Order: sequence, then structure tokens, then C-alpha cells
Amino acid sequence: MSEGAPDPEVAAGRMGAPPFTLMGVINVTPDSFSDGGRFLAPEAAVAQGLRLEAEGAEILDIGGESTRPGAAPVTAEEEKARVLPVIQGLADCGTSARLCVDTSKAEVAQAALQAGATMVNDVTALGDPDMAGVVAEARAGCCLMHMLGDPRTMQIDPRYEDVVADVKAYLTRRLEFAVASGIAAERILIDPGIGFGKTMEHNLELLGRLHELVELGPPVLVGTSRKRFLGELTGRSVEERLPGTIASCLVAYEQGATVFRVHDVAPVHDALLVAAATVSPRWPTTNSAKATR
Ligand code: HH2
Repeated sequence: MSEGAPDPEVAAGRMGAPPFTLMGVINVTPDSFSDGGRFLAPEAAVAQGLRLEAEGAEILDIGGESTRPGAAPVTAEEEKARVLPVIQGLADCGTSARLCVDTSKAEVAQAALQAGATMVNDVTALGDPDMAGVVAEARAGCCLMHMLGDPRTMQIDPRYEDVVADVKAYLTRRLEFAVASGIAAERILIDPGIGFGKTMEHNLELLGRLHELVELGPPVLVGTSRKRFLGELTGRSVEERLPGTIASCLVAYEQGATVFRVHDVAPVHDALLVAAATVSPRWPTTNSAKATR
């Protein structure tokens, strides 16, 4: 068993599959807010993907353009040059994790789906006019995320009537559009877009009332990992936000979120296992009589 990997007996066998999914983040960018520059070399990104998989990630989210506030846009050519070797490399390694491309460009998504990805994480919720067709045609999964404005401007005085109701109304419209475009409902995830055109108060309100988004039906994905609102709350730098990340994931889990997009897979996995064993009425399913310490 590799270092940091969950005990397979606990994680998959004796207790049944856990009722949540971890999406491990791999940013193949020079400027991502927390891991920019670390995985620019394809070999480093592939190794990171395999490490995250061993730690419990069932989905690997590979992105070639930072969405941090004020980030410089990247051309489709550049984005493809960054993500395709990594997706291809992970597919060649025979990874059993699902490969997801984090992009809002249909051209990049199409190339990634041909290279071995089976899912598109689109922070613009199918904003590119060609994106829905690409996802539908490939019978791929997709994540529809809420964002107010675009990454260049989104953090300039974001305002909502009622942030949860506004995000819910937006996701309802995008879900309807996705399904009308031929994407099967069961292949869709929804995401409130923590930090995308939201103040700290907006993010906390969304996390605390996430069950209202769960009512829409599709699995809810949350991405709080290392984000700025955690730093604003705790005074911690990006490298010191793991405890805040874990706490926010546990709150989201208790509210009904089931997919967690994180950089630090192993610790979040363990924390969620404990939370799930405590609060989930149907899990663990097959408790063994074996005593545990
Ligand atoms: N957050 C980031 C990027 N993509 N996708 C979804 N669905 N949900 C999120 O919350 C989300 C996302 C931002 O985090 P990160 O990828 O670490 O940073 P950067 O955008 O700077 O690369």
C-alpha cells in the first residue's frame, strides 16, 4: 500500500464503498492560486494524478487555465498543450480514476475527451456555444458551476438578492439547457462555485444552506479547497488552509454534497470517512464484528 493511501479493507471492503466521491485537482498551469507551476511538466502532473488516486480520488480534474481572480486568459492551443499529455499519460498508465478536463473551451474539451477524459468540468456551465454539443456527442459527464461574471471581474463587489436562491435559479436554468441539449441528466453534477463572484459571507451562506441546492436532484460538487474565504476566516496562508478545507467539506457533506474537489485528497478522505460513518444512515453497510482501535 502506498504511503497516504487509505486502508483498502476499510475503504472498500469491510465497510462498503463510501457515500462520497473525491475529485483530486491537478493544475497544469504556471499561475494557479495554490499549486501554480508545480505540475507544469507532464511527468510531474501524471505522478501527482497517480498519487491522488492512491489516496482515494475517484476523479482526477486536470486543468490548463487558472480561474483565480484576475488570471490571464490562455489560448485553446496553449491549454491543449498543457492538458493533453497529462490526460494521455494517465490513460496510458491505466488509471482507474475517471479523467475530467477542467475547461470552458469546447475545442479543449473535445480534444481531451478524445485523449481519454470522460468528463468536463466547466466553470461557465456550458457558456461556450459549442460545449453542450461536444459533451452530449461524447456522452460525457459534466459539472455545471455557478459564477457571477468572469474570472477577471468576478470579485469586484459581487451582489445578490439572496445568494442561495440566485445560484439555485441559475443552476436550474443551466440544468434545463444541458438536458435540452442532449446531455443525460444522470451524467450531470452541479456546483455553487465557491469563491467565484462571492464574498466570504456569500460562500458561508451557500455552504450552510447547500441542502437547498441538493433539492435540485443532481449530485452537488463543492470546491472549497484552500480558498481565500478560509484564509479570511482563519488568517492562514494558502499552505495552511487544510484544516479549514476539511471543516468546510464536512459541513458540505452534512448538507448533502457528495463530490469534493480538493488538492489534499488523503486527509479529506479520512475526515469524510469518519463523518460518513457518523452521520450517514445507510453507511457503513456491512459492519464487521472485528474490534477496532
Ligand atoms: N475551483 C477552481 C477551479 N475549478 N471547478 C469547480 N467545478 N468548482 C470549483 O470550486 C473550482 C473549479 C479554483 O481552484 P484551483 O483549480 O485550485 O485554482 P486555479 O483556478 O487558480 O487553477
